[in-house]
Amino acid sequence: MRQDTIAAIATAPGMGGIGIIRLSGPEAERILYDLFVPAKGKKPLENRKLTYGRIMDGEETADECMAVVMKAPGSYTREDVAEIQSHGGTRVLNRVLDLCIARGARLAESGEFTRRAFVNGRIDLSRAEAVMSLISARGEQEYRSAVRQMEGGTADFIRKASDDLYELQAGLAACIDYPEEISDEEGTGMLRPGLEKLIATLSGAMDERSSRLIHDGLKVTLYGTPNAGKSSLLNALLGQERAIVTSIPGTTRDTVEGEITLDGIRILLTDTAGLRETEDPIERIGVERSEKARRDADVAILVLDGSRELTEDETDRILNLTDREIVVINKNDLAEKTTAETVKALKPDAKCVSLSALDEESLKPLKDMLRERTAVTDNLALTQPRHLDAARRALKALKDALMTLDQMTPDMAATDLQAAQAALGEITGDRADEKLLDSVFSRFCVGK
Ligand SMILES: Nc1nc2c(ncn2[C@@H]2O[C@H](COP(=O)(O)OP(=O)(O)OP(=O)(O)O)[C@@H](O)[C@H]2O)c(=O)[nH]1
Ligand SMILES: [Mg+2]
Repeated sequence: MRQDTIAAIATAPGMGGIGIIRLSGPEAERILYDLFVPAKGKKPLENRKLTYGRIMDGEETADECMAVVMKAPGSYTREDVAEIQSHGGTRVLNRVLDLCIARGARLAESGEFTRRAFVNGRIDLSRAEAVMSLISARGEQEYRSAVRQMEGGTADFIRKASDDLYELQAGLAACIDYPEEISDEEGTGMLRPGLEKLIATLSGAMDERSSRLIHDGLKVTLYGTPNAGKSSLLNALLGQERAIVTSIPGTTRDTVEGEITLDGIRILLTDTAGLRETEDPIERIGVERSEKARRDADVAILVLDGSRELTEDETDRILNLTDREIVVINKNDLAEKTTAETVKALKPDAKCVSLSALDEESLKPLKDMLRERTAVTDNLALTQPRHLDAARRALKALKDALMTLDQMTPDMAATDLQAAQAALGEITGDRADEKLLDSVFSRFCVGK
């Protein structure tokens, strides 16, 4: 298929030492030669070798730069690619890009270079997506999972599952085609173990909780009575004075957010306005936001002031604690009026830690408790939401097949196995339609 030639700035916007303009397509080399004058050497440039020179706009120098040509198929897209490494400023890069467009290139769409790499068979769809995950990864675990996926972990796993499934399909087809030789019972008996094994393998590769933690992080909300020390605890966990702290109850009016990383997982902390009845309309909105943040959190931390007796509201909240919640008894540097024992007397299985927001060392048990909740399964083959969705559909179809086999309706089982095969194919892109590709690549950045 003959493609046009696309161009884009491949480096992030803003100022940088170097900025890269990338061209891909049959005219890439010609467009480069229209603009580029090597300092010494001659054109054509040696394949895959950086050459120093100038980008010229007619008689005028646009920039000094390095340029390289990577001939098909030895390039990222498997097409002819040219790259210009110019200075990394917005104005200069746009000028060079405009010159490329004026010479016949078209501005690339989001992810179009990677889409071409996929269409030209260099990488499967899961690897293409891994490239974007790698670029956008924030946490260490998210980054590592993207690297695994880029190295083909997901694709290898799915291709293997798909091969096993083809074998089952072939076995089933034999049962359907030769009913005299293979009885339904025999056929079912032969297929069942393989099908069960495939279901187990696929389920084992999916861990929705871990995937969500890897990609979205753990949402932790600090809530409780005014003046308990929520903002002080937020600041202590962040190691910086993010939220305003005063001795006046009702200091925090709106939610305040911050982020730390524990064991490679991002912890998204939210400090909230102290909960109390109030006539103040602003504070009331703040309190509503606190309740919402508490409900939305993966882990909600009820912060108590250990130097005070429990209020009625706090007692109520302790009685109604759920698994999602941790109780922090703060200010343990002062005389203790409320302790872990007080809390446990009300709720024996409450998860409690006593600390002082003024003493960083004392936060360790709380951090350990959060760490327990960030533990993720390592080496998961499937972590991307899109892959999980397709795998879930494949799994359902396989389970349906198991049921229909038991009911001795092999024709229906065959349809279920086909559906499972199609769902697996969506992950690697072996069975991807234009709509699916559009939706995958639209999430990419331009120039990748
Ligand atoms: N001694 C001691 N004082 C603390 C501790 N933590 C917080 N405080 C003090 O308690 C007061 C209230 O702290 P904040 O962090 O503003 O409390 P808050 O829960 O955010 O209060 P609101 O925003 O009003 O809901 C401040 O004077 C803090 O310095 C602690 O561990 N020990
Ligand atoms: Mg506060």
